[in-house]
Amino acid sequence: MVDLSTSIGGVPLSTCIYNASGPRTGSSAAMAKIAASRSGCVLAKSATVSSQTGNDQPRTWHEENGKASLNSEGLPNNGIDYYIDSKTISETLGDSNKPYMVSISGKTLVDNLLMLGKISNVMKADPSIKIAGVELNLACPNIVGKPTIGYDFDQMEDVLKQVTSLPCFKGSAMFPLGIKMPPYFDRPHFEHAASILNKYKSCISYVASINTIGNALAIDSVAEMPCIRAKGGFAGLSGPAVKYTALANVKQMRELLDESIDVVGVGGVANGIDAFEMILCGASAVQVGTCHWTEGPSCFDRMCSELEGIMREKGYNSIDDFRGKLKEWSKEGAALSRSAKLATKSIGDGGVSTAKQGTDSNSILIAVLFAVIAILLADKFNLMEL
Ligand code: RRO
Repeated sequence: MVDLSTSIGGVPLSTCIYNASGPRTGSSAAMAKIAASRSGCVLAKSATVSSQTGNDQPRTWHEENGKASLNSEGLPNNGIDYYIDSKTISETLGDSNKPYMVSISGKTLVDNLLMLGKISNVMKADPSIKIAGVELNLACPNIVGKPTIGYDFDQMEDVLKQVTSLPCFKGSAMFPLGIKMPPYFDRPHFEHAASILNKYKSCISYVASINTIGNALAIDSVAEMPCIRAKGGFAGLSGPAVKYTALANVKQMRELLDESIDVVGVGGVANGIDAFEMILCGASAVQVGTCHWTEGPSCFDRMCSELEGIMREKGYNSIDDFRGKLKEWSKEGAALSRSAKLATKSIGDGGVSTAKQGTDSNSILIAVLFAVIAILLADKFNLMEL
C-alpha cells in the first residue's frame, strides 16, 4: 500500500502534493475546487492589507510549447480580511478537513506585521477558525518600485527579526510559519539566506523554494514589443523551464537549513516524476503553481496517482523511504540507467519492427492477389496461349 501522506511544520497532509499560492487561489469558489481534489492542503492567494486589482493587462503569458510561463500579476487579491474570514474558509473547505493556510505578501514590513496581528486576533477571537499555517512571501518579483526582499539580506533579516518578535510567536507559536523564498544561483547566497533563516528556526516551520525567477522577458517579435505590459515586460518566469533551478534550490536549502525547518519544493512541477525528484532532493511536500494554472485542479489527482505509480514500481511505501536520499553520481548508476533506456528502446523498436513486418506481409498478400487475378483474367481471355 503506497502512502503519500506527509507533514510540514507539524501539520499533517493527506498527500504531499498541493497548490502553490498564486493561480486559482483568489476566491473561495476557486479554492473549493482544490479542496475537492487530492491536493494535500489549500493555500490561499498572497494577501495584502487591502484588496487590490494588480498590474495592467496583459500580465500573463504562456509559451506555445507549454515549457515556460510569465506573470506580472502585481498581487491582485481580496485583502487579508477576506482570506481569514470564517465564511471564506468554510466555503473553501466545505466538508473537507484538509488544512487551510494563508499567504501574506505585505507591501511593507508594517503591513506584514499588521496582517499577522489580524490573523492571530481572528484565531484568538474564534478558536474554531481553521487556519493551519501562514506563508510569508519574501519573494514577489512584480511589485513596481519594490525589490525582492529575499535578495536584500539586511531587509530580510530585519523582517524576520520583527515578525518573529510578535506575541503570536512567543512561547508556543499560534500557527506554523512558512517562508516563501526566491531562487538563488550561487553558493554564497544560499549560505547567507540559510544562515539568516536558521537564526529564527524556533519560529520558522518550513521554507518554500522557489518563487518565480524574477525579471524574465518574453518578446512579441511581430509587434517588436514585450508580451507583458507592466514593468517594461519584466516578469516572473515559471513552468517546466524553472524545474532545474527549483530542484537545486531545494537540495541546497535542505543541506543548509536546520533539520527542524521543513523544505517545500515548488517550481516547474508538472507530473509525478517531477514531484518524486523534488522529494529525492529533500522536499517534505511539493507545491504546484503553473501546472495548476494551465490544467486546473485535476492536476493534483493526476500527479498523486503518477507519484503512487512510481513509488509502487520502485517498491517505496512512503515518501520517507526516499526523501532526501538522492544518491551520488556513480558508474553503476549510469550503467543501470543506460540499460533501462535500452530496454525501453528495444520494446519501442520491437513495436516498430512488428508494425513494419505487418506492412511487409500485407504488401506480399496484395501482390499475390494481383498475380492470381491476372492469371485468372489471362486464362478467361485465352491470353496465356498468345
Ligand atoms: O502577484 C504576483 O505578481 C506574483 C506574486 Br505575489 C509572487 O509571489 N510571485 C509571482 O510570480 N507573481
